[in-house]
Amino acid sequence: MKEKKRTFYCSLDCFDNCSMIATVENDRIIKIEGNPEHPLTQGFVCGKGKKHLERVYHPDRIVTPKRKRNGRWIDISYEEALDEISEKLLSFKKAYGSESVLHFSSAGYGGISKSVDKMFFNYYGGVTTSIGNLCLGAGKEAQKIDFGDNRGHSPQDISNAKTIFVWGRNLADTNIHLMKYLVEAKKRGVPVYVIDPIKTNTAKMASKYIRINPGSDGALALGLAHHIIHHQLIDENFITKHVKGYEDYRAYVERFNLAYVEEITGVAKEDIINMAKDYAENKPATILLGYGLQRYRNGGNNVRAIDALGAITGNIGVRGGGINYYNKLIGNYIFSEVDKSEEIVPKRRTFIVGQVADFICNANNPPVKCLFITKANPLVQVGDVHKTIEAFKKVDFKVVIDLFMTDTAKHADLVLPATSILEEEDFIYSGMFSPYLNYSQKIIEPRNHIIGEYDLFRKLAKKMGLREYPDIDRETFFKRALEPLMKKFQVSYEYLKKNPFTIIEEDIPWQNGKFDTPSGKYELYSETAKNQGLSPIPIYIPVKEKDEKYPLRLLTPHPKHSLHSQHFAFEDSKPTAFINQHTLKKQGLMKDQLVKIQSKYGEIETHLEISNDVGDDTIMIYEGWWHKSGSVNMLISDEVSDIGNQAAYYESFCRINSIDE
Ligand SMILES: Nc1nc2c(c(=O)[nH]1)N[C@H]1C(S)=C(S)[C@@H](COP(=O)(O)OP(=O)(O)OC[C@H]3O[C@@H](n4cnc5c(=O)[nH]c(N)nc54)[C@H](O)[C@@H]3O)O[C@H]1N2
Ligand SMILES: Nc1nc2c(c(=O)[nH]1)N[C@H]1C(S)=C(S)[C@@H](COP(=O)(O)OP(=O)(O)OC[C@H]3O[C@@H](n4cnc5c(=O)[nH]c(N)nc54)[C@H](O)[C@@H]3O)O[C@H]1N2
Ligand SMILES: [Mo]
Repeated sequence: MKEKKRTFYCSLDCFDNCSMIATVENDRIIKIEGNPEHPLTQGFVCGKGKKHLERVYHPDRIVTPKRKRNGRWIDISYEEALDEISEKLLSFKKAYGSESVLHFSSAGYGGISKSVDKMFFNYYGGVTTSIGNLCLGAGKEAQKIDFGDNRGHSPQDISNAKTIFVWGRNLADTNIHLMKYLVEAKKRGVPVYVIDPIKTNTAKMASKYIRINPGSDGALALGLAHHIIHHQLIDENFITKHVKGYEDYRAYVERFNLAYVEEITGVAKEDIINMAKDYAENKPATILLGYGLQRYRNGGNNVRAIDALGAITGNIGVRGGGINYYNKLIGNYIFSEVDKSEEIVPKRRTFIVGQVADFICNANNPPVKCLFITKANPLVQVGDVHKTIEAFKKVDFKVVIDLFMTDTAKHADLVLPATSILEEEDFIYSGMFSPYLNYSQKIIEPRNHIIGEYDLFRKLAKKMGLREYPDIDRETFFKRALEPLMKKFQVSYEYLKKNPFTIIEEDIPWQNGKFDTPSGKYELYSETAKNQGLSPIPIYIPVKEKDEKYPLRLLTPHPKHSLHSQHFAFEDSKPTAFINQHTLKKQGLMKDQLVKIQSKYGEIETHLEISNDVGDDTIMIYEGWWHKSGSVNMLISDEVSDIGNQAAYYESFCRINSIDE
């Protein structure tokens, strides 16, 4: 039979949303490669993208509904599964109210068709849903305070920058299609600073690597501002016209002299001076801001302090400028049936996503009777895993939808299979970096007739008699969702199905000097923040200190070869903990040994590897490892940040012990 080539998009929770070509022979995919035609993908994709192939056909994939009976998994039919879910949901609602159901959802899949889970629970009556964030929440809310919304420049605009700060972002591993622009800029002689406590693969290509003490970025930003202000490097015109609260901010910045900032951050005075000069004089300057530095208790204020640098130097609203963190570009023009259902939901109760365990343990009015988990692996990805496992055990009925039997799925009572992106058509976009709306074709039929989430929730709604639930086919759902975008930019549905779409008119945010804040200006001083009980201006809040018992800071950034836990599924070895020579010696340990890493919350076994890329008194272990290997979040508390209830994963301390102790 003839080969067929079809285009699909990566559904992983990543910056790049890559376009890929699948080659199909006899209804089976034989190859996946990067799409050379896509403006961002440009023909190459990472190993994780290619692994969609291995995962779709993997023998361990869940392909039928499963019910746990007496501790053992039994395959059941869809009829049985949906009957039981329907009957349980209706009875919980009757006895305890719909809020006795807690829906936990994350970003395991990036297409719009699978957002119907939310819609289902809204029409069910409104359940307990999350607020806060595991990912980028502190920074996102901080930027909303400063700018009024989350907006970024187009990737191509980086070519216009004369100075680049990559601040707490490891794009060589997490955002590979941005790397090209950085390499090109460096070739042109543009100074590229990478600010990170770890000398990452990105830091290794920088023109200047700035090692910073974990969680001290706010102080560095305020120190840069101090130098900029004292050397008259500010953009007075921009400040007068577009900035609110400069005087209050300036007065606060006064105390951040070079010596003080060097002491807090570990960044040498000369480096601070050079950074300040380049950023304020060698313009336009852009900041590519990552998510690492906001996973601390001071995460939100760190981001506000960094944003402020753009405002005082006029590096905002200009080509080659910007503080690029999150970009709501496409999202602003999509309004689906799900969004509509959000508006009519009669009631809802909320929990802080990173603190689901405490919520379950303390909820009594009503208690949590049912946990429904979609697109998420919380028993690996949230802080304090042991506490979370215990909390989950208290819940009567737990349902998980996933492709594989994850650590979370293992704790469920009923597991439903999920389709792969290769098995359904969808539109994919994200706010992280790629500014494109992409149509992903269905490549093959779902394995074993798996019912995808779009049809599954529609069936369930019908069975349960949720009459308002939109009984519409997928195409109608897509068309309604895309209507605002199609109208505004005069594009047809057929066009969107054939071409990646971006909004060229909005490639440089805030160009007109009008911000979405209450004052219409950039807000160094924010009443919104004040009304939330926060400091109205960005401030430096110190991070947690190590203690005698747990003297090592534990950093757990994102792994190159896995998207969180997903690609650790078939990895049976123990994690590797990276430590520098000096710290290793101080701990009285030897190279390459198997050790226990212990914290107040638990312990895991790891291999030790010496790496001088890691700073002193620090241990780095990539996140994502499954329980069978040892999950880092077993060691981590469920504390949250100052702004946005962001999980403060990197406020963690540990110690090393040899295995026999
Ligand atoms: N390969 C791969 N790619 C991914 C993901 C993945 O799991 N694997 N996940 C995706 C998702 S969901 C996200 S949110 C993004 C995250 O993308 P990134 O933000 O690039 O990655 P992170 O690992 O979250 O953290 C970035 C960097 O912050 C640094 N960091 C930690 N603490 C501090 C600090 O106090 N100050 C400073 N300046 N830096 C600090 C870390 O050392 C790390 O190098 O990546 C996406 N892409
Ligand atoms: N220690 C530490 N912990 C962290 C972080 C950190 O830096 N350090 N980073 C945090 C960040 S940035 C994030 S975003 C979170 C991520 O947290 P999660 O989103 O929970 O992480 P994943 O491991 O990607 O789990 C997603 C699950 O969705 C499943 N899935 C994939 N496609 C589908 C589908 O179509 N339908 C359904 N129902 N399921 C599907 C996958 O198989 C996978 O099991 O983790 C956070 N955890
Ligand atoms: Mo994330």
